[in-house]
Amino acid sequence: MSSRRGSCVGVCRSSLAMFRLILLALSILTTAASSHPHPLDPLSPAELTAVRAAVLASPLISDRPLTFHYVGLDEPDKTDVLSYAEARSSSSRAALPRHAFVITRAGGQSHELRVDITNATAPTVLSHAIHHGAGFPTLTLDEQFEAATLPPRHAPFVESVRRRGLDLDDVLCAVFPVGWFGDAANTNSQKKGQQRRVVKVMCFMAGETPNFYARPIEGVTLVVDLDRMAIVDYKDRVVYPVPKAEGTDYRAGKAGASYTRHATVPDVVVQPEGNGFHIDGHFVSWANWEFHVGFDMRAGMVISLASIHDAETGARRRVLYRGFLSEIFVPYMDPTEEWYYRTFVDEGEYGLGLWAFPLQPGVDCPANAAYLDGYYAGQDGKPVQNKNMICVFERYAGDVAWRHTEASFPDKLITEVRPEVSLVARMVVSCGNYDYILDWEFKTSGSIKVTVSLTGLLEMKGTDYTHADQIRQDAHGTLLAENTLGLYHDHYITYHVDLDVDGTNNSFVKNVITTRRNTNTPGSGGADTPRRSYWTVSREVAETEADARVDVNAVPADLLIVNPNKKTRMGNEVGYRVVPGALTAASVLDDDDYPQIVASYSKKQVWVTPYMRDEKWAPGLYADQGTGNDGLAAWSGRNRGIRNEDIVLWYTVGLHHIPCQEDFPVMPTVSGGFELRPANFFERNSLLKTRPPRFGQPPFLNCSCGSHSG
Ligand SMILES: *[C@@H]1O[C@H](CO)[C@@H](O)[C@H](O)[C@H]1NC(C)=O
Ligand SMILES: *[C@@H]1O[C@H](CO)[C@@H](O)[C@H](O)[C@H]1NC(C)=O
Ligand SMILES: *[C@@H]1O[C@H](CO)[C@@H](O)[C@H](O)[C@H]1NC(C)=O
Ligand SMILES: [Cu+2]
Repeated sequence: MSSRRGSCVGVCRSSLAMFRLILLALSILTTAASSHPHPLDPLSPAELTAVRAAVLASPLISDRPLTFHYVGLDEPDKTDVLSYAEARSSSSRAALPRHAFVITRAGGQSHELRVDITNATAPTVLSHAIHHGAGFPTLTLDEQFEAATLPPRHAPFVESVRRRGLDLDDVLCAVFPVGWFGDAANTNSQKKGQQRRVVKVMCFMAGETPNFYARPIEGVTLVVDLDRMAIVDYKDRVVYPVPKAEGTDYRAGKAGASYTRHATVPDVVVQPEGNGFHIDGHFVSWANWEFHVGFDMRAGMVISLASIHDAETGARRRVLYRGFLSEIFVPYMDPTEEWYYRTFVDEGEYGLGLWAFPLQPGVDCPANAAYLDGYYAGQDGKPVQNKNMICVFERYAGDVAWRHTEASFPDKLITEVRPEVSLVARMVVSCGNYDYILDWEFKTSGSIKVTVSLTGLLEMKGTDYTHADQIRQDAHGTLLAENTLGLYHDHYITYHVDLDVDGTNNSFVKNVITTRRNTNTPGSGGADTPRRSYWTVSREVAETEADARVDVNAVPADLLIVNPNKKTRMGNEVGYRVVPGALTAASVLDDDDYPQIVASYSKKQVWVTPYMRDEKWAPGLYADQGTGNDGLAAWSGRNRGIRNEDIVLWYTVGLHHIPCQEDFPVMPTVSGGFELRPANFFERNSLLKTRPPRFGQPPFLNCSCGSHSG
């Protein structure tokens, strides 16, 4: 194997990494490690333990068992966090109180608690309330695994398996939230209008394949009451053949003998001066950026306090207060009994942090990545470690940040090129069958690019069909293999982006592209020329939330978050542009369809709301069987003022997924996202202030680049 440092015997790409550091300005060192946590640091294992002790000792909840469904940082007020952040020397930084927000289940009720853990050896419960509204908190991992073990011990299920000639030992079951279909539709309710915390359990055949999702025992549905941990309903409605295991395995060496030529992956990244970034606790500094990487058991990775150093003025300028993934809504498009309810709000139901598994060094993240661990509360409240949950790495992928060749001078050619190097913070969620790779990428240009890549396994439906020609009526999907349908569905990935562009008060501006007729009348903006039309910009500043619900596919417009109180020397308002990337689908379901009511925000990609501490989760705090009545669309419905206020941008990445055979047995990544680009934020291209690599010397002269030497 090649050595880790010095010589470059990997592929060319790895040798290119060598000059990464050289081109980057030296990292701005953060203040010395402080003894107290940063106010936005996620709860530490000691703090989680303290929360648990306080909740279990509290006389406010006497019912047992008591299960923990959410424990997270109840962050201090924004003004306090900002004052803390602005006090740049550790001596003037007084620790802020540490509070946790907790949701537990006990006695058939959801309890909300706030716990003071400032002194972790003497935690105190500050408040307690019982949630009486619709919906339930995130499912714990333990209860899902427990519910999944019930079917093989249920006599009618054993009979269904036997009748299909299947081997009970190969059965594997998984839990599916039931969604919300109106209060009357909850046939399991004891009293009308009262929801029961139930899930559906579907079973599959694993056997010789780990891809059990490809082998459903279609037609069999069990309903489990989670509070009683008992099967309360059972249906065996239709029988379809279980698809065969052959061809479903995605593991290396299991896909048959022949391979195409492989692409090489650098297993060595040479950075003679070390990483270009610096991590102090949860604070990352790199090139001109500085930000905090946190973690939440529901949202997963949380980026806070991102600020950029302006080389022109020497000032550090605020860009993003907080950014995180708020919800992933995945409705399936088959209205039949076994599928109609599959209208996942993955994040609220499953918790992204709970389903983030250790990243594979060198593959999930490149060889030069650093890793952060996460901790969450298990069902019993005890801290659980999520090792290598987030990675941070510098990315150089051979792209150009800017360039120009000037060929107009008679005897010289001027060429200036700068490589595009960026810093990525990444987390991967494997939410049951699907995997989401979630990136926040910071560029020296001042841009922040948010990318979600979808991969993993489809949810598949068993069918009689073995050839597409047999399909006579709507199959609600694509035939992927014999007896296997990949069903139509959507993915709506909604981000909460609290931009604070150069300050807290911002406005949302739509620069709408409008076509004008050239009237040939001087003074009207026209001119006496043969030109008949042109476009110009109508600037609309959103006054209220209603003005800020945007379908990005409907109107050609530049969307901006500006600071109306700050102007460039040229007199333009400083701002950031919201640039939609790939995957801009919006929901086409009817407005009165239940999943659409829950996630009604999915009809527009862009919403802007005034900042409110508790407005975090797009479908509402209680997403399992939630009605959406305390979610993004409901908040926006108040139509509050958003001009020159502290505002939050909500951006939804959307995909109508029509499965194709290449998505089987495992799906190649599909990526989408959006970019936040400075727009009149800097006085000019800030990349001119990025030091060029070795002042013109080719940076990779010392490499012996073999194409297949790894
Ligand atoms: C934390 O609480 C313990 C137990 O009550 C007490 O002994 C200790 O002095 C407290 N620490 C601080 C810093 O207040
Ligand atoms: C920011 O908004 C708040 C709330 O509307 C207002 O009180 C304050 O004056 C604004 N600040 C600036 C600088 O406009
Ligand atoms: C690269 O090679 C040149 C010429 O052989 C040598 O002078 C230089 O020291 C080398 N640089 C490094 C970093 O090894
Ligand atoms: Cu999909």
